[in-house]
Amino acid sequence: DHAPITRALLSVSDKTGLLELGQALAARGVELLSTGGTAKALREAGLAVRDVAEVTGFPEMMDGRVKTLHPMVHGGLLALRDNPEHQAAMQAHGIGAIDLLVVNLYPFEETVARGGDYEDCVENIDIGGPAMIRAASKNHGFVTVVVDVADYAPLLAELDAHNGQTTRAFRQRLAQIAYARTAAYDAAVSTWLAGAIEDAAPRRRAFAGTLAQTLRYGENPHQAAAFYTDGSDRPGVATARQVQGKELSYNNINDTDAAFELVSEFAPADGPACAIIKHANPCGVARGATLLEAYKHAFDCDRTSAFGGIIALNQPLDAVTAEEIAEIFTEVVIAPGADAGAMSIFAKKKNLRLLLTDGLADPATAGRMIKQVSGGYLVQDKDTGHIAASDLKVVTKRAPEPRELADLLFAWKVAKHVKSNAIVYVKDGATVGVGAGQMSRVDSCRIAARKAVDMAETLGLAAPLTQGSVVASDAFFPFADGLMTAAEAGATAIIQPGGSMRDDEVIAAADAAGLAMVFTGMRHFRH
Ligand code: 93A
Repeated sequence: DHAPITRALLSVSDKTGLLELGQALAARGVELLSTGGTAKALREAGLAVRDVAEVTGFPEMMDGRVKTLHPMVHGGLLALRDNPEHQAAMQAHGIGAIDLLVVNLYPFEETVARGGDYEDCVENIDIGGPAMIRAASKNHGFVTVVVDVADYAPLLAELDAHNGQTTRAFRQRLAQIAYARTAAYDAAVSTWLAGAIEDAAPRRRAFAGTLAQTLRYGENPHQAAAFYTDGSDRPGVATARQVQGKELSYNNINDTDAAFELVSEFAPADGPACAIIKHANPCGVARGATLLEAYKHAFDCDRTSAFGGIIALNQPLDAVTAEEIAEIFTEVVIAPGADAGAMSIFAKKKNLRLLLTDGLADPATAGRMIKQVSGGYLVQDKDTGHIAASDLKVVTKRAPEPRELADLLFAWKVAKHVKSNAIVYVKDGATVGVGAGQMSRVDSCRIAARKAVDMAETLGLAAPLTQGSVVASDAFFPFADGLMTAAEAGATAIIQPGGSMRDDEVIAAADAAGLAMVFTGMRHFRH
């Protein structure tokens, strides 16, 4: 099961740790083969290296496109050491075994990320590297393959522990990592090409990410977890700068994403906005004349749930808002910046995580959403649906007043970010009741209204804020009961997709209650 390492091929774009590795291998009596740039770097450090060109008998050619694609290399990687025919072929053609392959690929992902032009990206698609990695990995019965600088030290530790040899288990683990790398690499190429093509085939996609963070645990402490990024540079939780606080957890990342995507619906030019998230659902969203006012109104929707929440702002955090936020326990604040005063207030709250982004996410930007089910993945386009006032169809006798209309559109934007069945009561640019994730729509209506009653008590109000509010429903009302619940809670206007078999009944109930109702013709399920 143990395989000795006497000959290694090193071909790396990222030369980090290369010299130390080369020295350590040479010190253990390993012969080094290498490609152009890698050989040069090793030689400059005084190490004896043999050029691959000398082994293949061909110069590296075509801008390096063809350097290792040769039987002298691939035979050395693929030959079975215990197969007489393979051994005879090696003898006949003078092919020397390669026991260790160390490769890291042309920086394709980095070239895309830094905005390289089309030709530049194409030139950075590595062909010879993945070919060697896949060959060495297939032959992991005998060959050791390293594709990540992070595995140099474990490799040397393995050689020391096993007298210059590697164990089969070790080689198997590295082969698994190696295939993950080549799969992710090709997925990145395909994803990039899809982005460059007008009508990319939506059903023939490959997906992969880069491991960004090993998480302490997943949704629960007994679940292992990790965070993978997809190379996108759009503002969001994956690209935000964390300026203070503990490491983000799995749930923090999920909730921060929900918070930031929601608040990004509100353009800074239209004024400050704040979203507070718990368990991926908003428990308060508001606009305000100032950021402080937006936060306070969002907080007043459901103070109980906001405790330990995640706050997203659509404008840079200022000192007065930071002061107010610091009053209660909050897990994460994410904003497109923070001023010096805000930073120094937060600095006293060691556990509070502050994430800063470069602007907001653009809700219109297309993207993919992936959900796992047993045995597969569901893939769909991101919900970029948008409704403007001109898209609305008034279906009741009474049309919404301008004040109602503004709140209806606000409520609709929020409802898109609430788990279905979603019901959102809004008054004066602030949510006053959110019903989320219920199996029946009428229950969502009731729960949201009930929360408003509780908050009225907390705030010492004579009547719940649902009095004179408007309501958004993420999908149509199948019956009039949900709408009646909203009317009883004091709502005066409704926004919903329409399209139920019983639309007539629902419209008649709205008219009877004096409600104004508009249809969007678009649904916003979110599960
Ligand atoms: O252009 S390639 O696809 N053709 C090859 O035959 C080949 N062999 C190794 N790229 C190839 N490589 C890559 O060159 C390696 O994967 C590595 O990233 C890089 C190292 O080149 P150098 O040693 O010249 O810096």
